[in-house]
Amino acid sequence: MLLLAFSCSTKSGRTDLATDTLIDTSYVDSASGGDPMAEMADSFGSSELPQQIDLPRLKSIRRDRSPERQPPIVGGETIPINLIPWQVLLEFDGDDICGGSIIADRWIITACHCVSSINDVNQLAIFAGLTNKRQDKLTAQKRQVVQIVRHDGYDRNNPNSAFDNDIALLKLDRALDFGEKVTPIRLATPADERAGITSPDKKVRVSGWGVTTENGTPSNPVRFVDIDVISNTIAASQYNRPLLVTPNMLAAGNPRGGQDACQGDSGGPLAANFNTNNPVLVGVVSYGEGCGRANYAGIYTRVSKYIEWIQQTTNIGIAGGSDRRTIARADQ
Ligand code: 4AZ
Repeated sequence: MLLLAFSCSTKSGRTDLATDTLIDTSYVDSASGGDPMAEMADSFGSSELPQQIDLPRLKSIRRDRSPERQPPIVGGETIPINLIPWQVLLEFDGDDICGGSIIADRWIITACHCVSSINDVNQLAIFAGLTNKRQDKLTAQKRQVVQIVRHDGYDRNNPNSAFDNDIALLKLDRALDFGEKVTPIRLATPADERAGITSPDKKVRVSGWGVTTENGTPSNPVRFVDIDVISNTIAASQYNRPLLVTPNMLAAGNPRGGQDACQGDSGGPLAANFNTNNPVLVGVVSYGEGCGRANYAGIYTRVSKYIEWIQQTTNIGIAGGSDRRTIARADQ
């Protein structure tokens, strides 16, 4: 296996995939034996990052080979997609790799680590309106990705930035048709944060098709779990390394363990106000120390920190209020 580069960044912040040469040639091959993310962790050396940190592994979601086992997001339940209609599935070369969220009719937000190794944009697609990924792909809305915009500041290979800025935007080939199963979610703003949208103990909902346990297999029906926001101070003390929980991140979980996002959920939504007509995207699933472990919160990219970057990149209107239609105005 050859790992040439891992940075998600380009000088401009916009990546034309035709010119993006980085690639991990085996990350989608679970039979290869190599673990590129673990190798990346190794490359930090023990003085930089704790070895036991469970780095996101894109390949793991490919383990879905058993029709009998349909384990969830850790500690969650199945849910019809119309109750989380902003949730999408990312597919690379026919394999389900990550989640994402609809923020406009032609734009998806996801985690940078989900797309950092992809150099052929033509192999990347998303499914919206999908509940069961084994059964519903033909009736879901499938769109090809035409552009990946990776955050400049994401560089897993750089111990000084580590997991920071784990965010990317995907531009779709054509607009999604919005309806009850396919709806954009409003992005959390700094004003929402000031109003307490991510205050500790606020309930937030994470969802996806990821695995139910560390080293488990992915779920066919989409699942969700409602968890508590955990303060950055507490999360930082859990991880005990400042760079692992920066102000650009948001922590959430169940302090007793058992409820969490896990591999395959990466890139997917963490939503506040999820049972109202004004759901708000506060986080993007990023990483964690294992899954559902007591006293290790899941770590999310804090969306409100990236509002200007998202606005400049996509040219979509960012709603300050509750009118979801205003975020549906995508550029072309
Ligand atoms: C992953 O590997 C991953 N428990 C995502 C989320 C969490 C851990 C791992 C949080 O994609």
